[in-house]
Amino acid sequence: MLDEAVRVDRCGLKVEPGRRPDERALLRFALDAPRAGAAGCGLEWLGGDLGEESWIVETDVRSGRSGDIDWRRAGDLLFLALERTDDPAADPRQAVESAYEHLLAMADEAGCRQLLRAWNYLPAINAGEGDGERYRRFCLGRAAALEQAGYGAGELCAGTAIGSDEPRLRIYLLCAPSAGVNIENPRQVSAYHYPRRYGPRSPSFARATALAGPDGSALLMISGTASVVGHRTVHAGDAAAQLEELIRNLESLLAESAGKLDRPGLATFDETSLLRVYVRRAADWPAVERRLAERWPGVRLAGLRGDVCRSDLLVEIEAVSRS
Ligand code: 3EB
Repeated sequence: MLDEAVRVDRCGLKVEPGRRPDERALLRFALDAPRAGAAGCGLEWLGGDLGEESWIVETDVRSGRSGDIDWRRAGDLLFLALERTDDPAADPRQAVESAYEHLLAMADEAGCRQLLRAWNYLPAINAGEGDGERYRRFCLGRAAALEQAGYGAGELCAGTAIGSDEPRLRIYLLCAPSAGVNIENPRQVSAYHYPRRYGPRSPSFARATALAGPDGSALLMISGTASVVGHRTVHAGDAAAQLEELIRNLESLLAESAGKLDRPGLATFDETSLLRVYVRRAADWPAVERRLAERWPGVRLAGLRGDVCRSDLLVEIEAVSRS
């Protein structure tokens, strides 16, 4: 199945903890503190052993800036980073639609129309009532831009959307000329098929996207995953119970990925796995960290305080793993 996916093996894409030199890194995330030249989430660092993350390649990396979008290119891979001020009291729909319009146009011009991974950070994500909630308005703007650019449900990718406390919109996109392999979670309704009650436009992301890595390996990029079963939030108000449900969701997605990609090694996280953990309440972090270290010894963890995009969700985890 991965044979049809974009072949990044020529680039040798790997995701590793720590900082790598600029010329080797297609992208770096600084998680424990803001750092020049690295992408950031704009979220408070709570702890863990994954302060920085480097997406490294074996080919040359070129970089530049077009308008207010930073780009980095390695072989077939293109990374785009956009950061704009964003008023937490305003409706974000138009700003998000226009940001995505620019990003998608740039990807298209670079010959990299297929989306592989998306990260979205914006302030006050749960502010506003009902369909006026900023996350739902964000989803409208994103969906409108994708539709306008001709993207269908099969062309989405793994994603993250988290609320920050800084008045900035940050969107990061990884793209390429051909697509990765998307994987959905058997325990969850696909987000792009969520029913109307969660907002006028369903969220535009796949549960996971896999790429063909070096030496026949697979690189699995897992979306922000929360305590959602079917389409419903379960265990509202109970962080410990949400974490257990989330672990079951990740186990299910890993098993599905291992099967679909024929990579048995993907069925569990190991020391090659990097997990970014978002908790709504900082006080929940120590117990979450202990439980994850017990369930998956050796994984690298980054704990961040962020608002999950449904107000009743207390914890969300995204991950990168390979086998
Ligand atoms: C969920 O399962 C949790 O809108 O891009 C997770 C990952 C979530 C990405 C997005 C939303 C997004 O629905 C929310």
